[in-house]
Amino acid sequence: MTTTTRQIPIDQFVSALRKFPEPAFDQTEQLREFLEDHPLSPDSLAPYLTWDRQHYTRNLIDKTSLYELLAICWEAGQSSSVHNHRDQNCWMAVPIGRLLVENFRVVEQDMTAGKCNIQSTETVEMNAEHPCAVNPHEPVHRVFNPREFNQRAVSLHVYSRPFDTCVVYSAEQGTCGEIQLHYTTEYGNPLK
Ligand code: CSS
Ligand code: FE2
Repeated sequence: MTTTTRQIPIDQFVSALRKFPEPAFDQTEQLREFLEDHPLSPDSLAPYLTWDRQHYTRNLIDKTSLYELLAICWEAGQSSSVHNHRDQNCWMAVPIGRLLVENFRVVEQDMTAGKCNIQSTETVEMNAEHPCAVNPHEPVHRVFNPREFNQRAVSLHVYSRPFDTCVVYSAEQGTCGEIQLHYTTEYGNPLK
C-alpha cells in the first residue's frame, strides 16, 4: 500500500500509542516500526499546527507518565540547536514536508565548565516514508528544514519519558549548556 492509503488520523494514532506496554518505550525498534506502518493523515493534525517566523513551534498533543507526543512546525530555513534528549528515547515522523537530521558524536563534554567537543557524523532525511528513532548511543543531533526545500514541514515526536530541559551544544564554539523547553500550544490551545 502507498503511504497515502495507509494514513491514519491523529486520534487513532494516540489510541494505539496508549496501548503500548511500558517495555515498548525502553527500546527503539517496536515504536519505529509502528511509526513506519502508521503514517499520519496531515489534515487531522490541523488543531496542532502553529507557525512562528522566529522559531519552530512545539505543540503538545498527548502526555502520559510514559511519553509525550508533540507536533513540531518548521518554516523553511528553520533549525533546532544541536541538542540531546536527556537520555530519553525519541521517535520522529514527518507527515508534512521533509526534514534533515544531523547527528553528532560527543568527543568530550564538561558540563561544569560548559565546554565540549562534538563532531558531525551523518545527515539523514526524514519524510512521510522515513520516520526515525534517535540512536541512544549517539543521541546528539539537530533537525532542520533547509531553505532550499522551500516548504513548511511538520514533525511528530514521541519522547519517552517526557523531558523539559535539554543540553544544547555549539560545535563551532565548543560550548554546551542546559536550556528549558516550553510548549507553544497544549492540546490545541495556545499558552501565553
Ligand atoms: N528536541 C527538539 C526538537 S528537534 S528533535 C525539541 O523538542 O524542541
Ligand atoms: Fe531533538
